Amino acid sequence: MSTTYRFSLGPWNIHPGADPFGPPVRPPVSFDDVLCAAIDLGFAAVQFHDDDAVPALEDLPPAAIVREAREMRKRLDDRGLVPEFVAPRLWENTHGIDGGYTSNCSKARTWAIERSKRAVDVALALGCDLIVMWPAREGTNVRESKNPIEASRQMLLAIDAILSAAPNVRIAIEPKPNEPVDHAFVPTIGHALALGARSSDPARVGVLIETAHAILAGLDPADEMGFALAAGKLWSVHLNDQNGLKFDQDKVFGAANLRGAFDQVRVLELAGYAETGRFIGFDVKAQRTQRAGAATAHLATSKRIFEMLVAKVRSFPTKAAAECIANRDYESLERLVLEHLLAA
Ligand code: 3MF
Ligand code: MG
Repeated sequence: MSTTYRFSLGPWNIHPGADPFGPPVRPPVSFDDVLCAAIDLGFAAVQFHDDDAVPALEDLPPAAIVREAREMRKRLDDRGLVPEFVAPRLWENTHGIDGGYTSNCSKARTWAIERSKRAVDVALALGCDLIVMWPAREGTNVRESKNPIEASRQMLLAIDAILSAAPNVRIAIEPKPNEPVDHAFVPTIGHALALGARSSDPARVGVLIETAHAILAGLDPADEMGFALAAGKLWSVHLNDQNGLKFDQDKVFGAANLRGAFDQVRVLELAGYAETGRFIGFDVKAQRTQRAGAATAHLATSKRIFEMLVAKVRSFPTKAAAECIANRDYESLERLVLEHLLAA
């Protein structure tokens, strides 16, 4: 059993700097460059959207999709990298304008399920069994535009369709309460786990927790992780940070709330997450101001801060803390934590 962590990144974590108010400011980064960066930064795995692995998948028959995914697998193999998961990217396609699984258009719903099955094909051809479901536009901007009861049923249908696509495929739902929609139908870990429990095979449905998404839901990321860990359902994480309730910032891990980051690492350590072999992902975004050569610094910093916090958790004075707890002296515990965080 290993107590060292394994890290993964997504190609979208290295990007040319476009935001909703301005165009790219750095040259595009080729997929090979992403793979090189992963190796240089000490990341072992790559996270994929289905069309990161097979860019033209909408125009290809299933057999060709599998062929291309196998080629991608070879590119990973050649570099000693592994795939962590594949996520169907429904939110960029015109069919998914109003959501995929919960669209008001039945053709779009059929498309979303078919596309998700292709994502399963891609995952299996890449050599991984994990599908991440971020239900990006599965929600409303105008509440009355959809029936939330029907939407829950449709989300369940989608989960079951993916589960039935292959006997070994697993789903990690990545909930987010808002953005790009005002109200998402699967806003929290509780919702995701409840849906999984109602699926055709609950053992194959878990969650991916992103720090910023939990904060946007007004929840504590460490406690969200604890809830999922208690159920044996935390199958991946997107560690990052978020400065209050605003757009999803994807800040460097620990950049807004270092103590909150410590608490997330603490709960992962309490659960022995490293020993499960599951990956630590950082869903962080390079600042738009970064010059091209330095546009992976946010990943390096997140990993470094994570590792420093692992050391902080492992050197935490647990005996002194236990005494504080036994005496119900939480003020002293507070001080112990703060002094430990500030100690060199
Ligand atoms: C959005 C996200 C997504 C997901 C990714 C994997 C683009 O806030 O977090 O990043 O993590 O699509 O499913
Ligand atoms: Mg994410």
